[in-house]
Amino acid sequence: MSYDSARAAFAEWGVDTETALTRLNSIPISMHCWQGDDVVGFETRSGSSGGGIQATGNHPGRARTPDELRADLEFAYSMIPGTHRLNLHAMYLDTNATPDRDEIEVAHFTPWIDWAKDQGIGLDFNPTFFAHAKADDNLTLSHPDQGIRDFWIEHGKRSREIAAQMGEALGTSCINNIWVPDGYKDTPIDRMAARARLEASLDTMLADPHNKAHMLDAVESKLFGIGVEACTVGSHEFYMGYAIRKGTLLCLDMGHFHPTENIADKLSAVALSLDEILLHVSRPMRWDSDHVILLSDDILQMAQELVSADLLGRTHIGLDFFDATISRTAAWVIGTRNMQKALLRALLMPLDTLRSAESALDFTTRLTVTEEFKDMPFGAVWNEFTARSSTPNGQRLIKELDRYQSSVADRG
Ligand code: RNT
Ligand code: ZN
Repeated sequence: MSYDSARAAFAEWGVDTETALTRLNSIPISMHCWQGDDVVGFETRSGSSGGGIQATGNHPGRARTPDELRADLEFAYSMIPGTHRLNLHAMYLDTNATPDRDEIEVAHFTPWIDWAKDQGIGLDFNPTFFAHAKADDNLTLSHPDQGIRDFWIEHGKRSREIAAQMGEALGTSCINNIWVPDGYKDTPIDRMAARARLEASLDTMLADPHNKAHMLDAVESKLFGIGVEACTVGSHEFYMGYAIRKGTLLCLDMGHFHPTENIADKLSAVALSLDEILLHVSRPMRWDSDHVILLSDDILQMAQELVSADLLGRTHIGLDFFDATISRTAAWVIGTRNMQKALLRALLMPLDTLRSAESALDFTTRLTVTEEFKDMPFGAVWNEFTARSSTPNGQRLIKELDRYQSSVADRG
């Protein structure tokens, strides 16, 4: 179907496709650097993995250097309509120096900032509280040892400083998202003490005020991880309360709840108590498996909530998945485009019709409309969106993804 016919079909429902396309084009998605190299990073000294985060698979072409990662990112962005962001982790520093985590400075990230300026994209940041000898107990900010807590507090402070400088340099606030792996494999006897230590460490870490135009603090909860099955110190309730009391952003990762919980449902609930939200859009399969996101019901519902609850202005969309069994660049492209496709579908819903049906308790109409809408020509509007940004679709996209993957396959 042509775009003009699709436009007319949506107009019959009172939906303006041009408004939807303009809106969609203005929504940045923060693409996570760690899909490009299986969450390995570029440190030379720490070396240990852990924290329960592992990519599985051994597809050829993993980015081994910052230059390779940037080349892969540039290719991925060129396959995705719109202008997006890059979400960096502290372990992705680009320097000949070998600072430990409590020694990092913005100078270690200058090439990233220069590159982001060049690309016209914003940066987000994360302190890295895993893959380090001092995180081997799966305890960092809540460790009983004051020395270990202090080490990680210093890392967190420095990360905030780096993020603030990134935000200032790029003219767009950098979100500094805090996730710690802290927890216990087996049932702890003193959950309260662990949580009190985490809270105190966070308080110290976040004590220095920063300009919100440069840096925004976010905290990310989790249900469980490999090795911390019995208790996660930074649980949802812990961080929800913390974020509300301290005025930080709350990060909702779609893999960090019970598998049958509907994360989309949480947006309007937490938005009443919080100014801003950060999303880690992910696809848990049976557990927090971080599969590449599909155009699945979960993602569609998330996008629909963002639009219908009018939360796009205060929700930052970040992605969090990593799959090393397929082309890593294709994973970025497919996942990011799926997030955009979901947003487009949400922006094309006849929300006024649905709202009036719902407020009149006419649930029959609500159901009929949503189901009839599944046959609407969303694809034609998406094709128009990609055409306007000169990004390929269908077989051309597959060819481009293949071509790039072949060019990196011999990296070893
Ligand atoms: C871990 C969290 C966290 C990480 C990244 C790499 O379970 O989801 O967001 O995936 O920081
Ligand atoms: Zn996450």
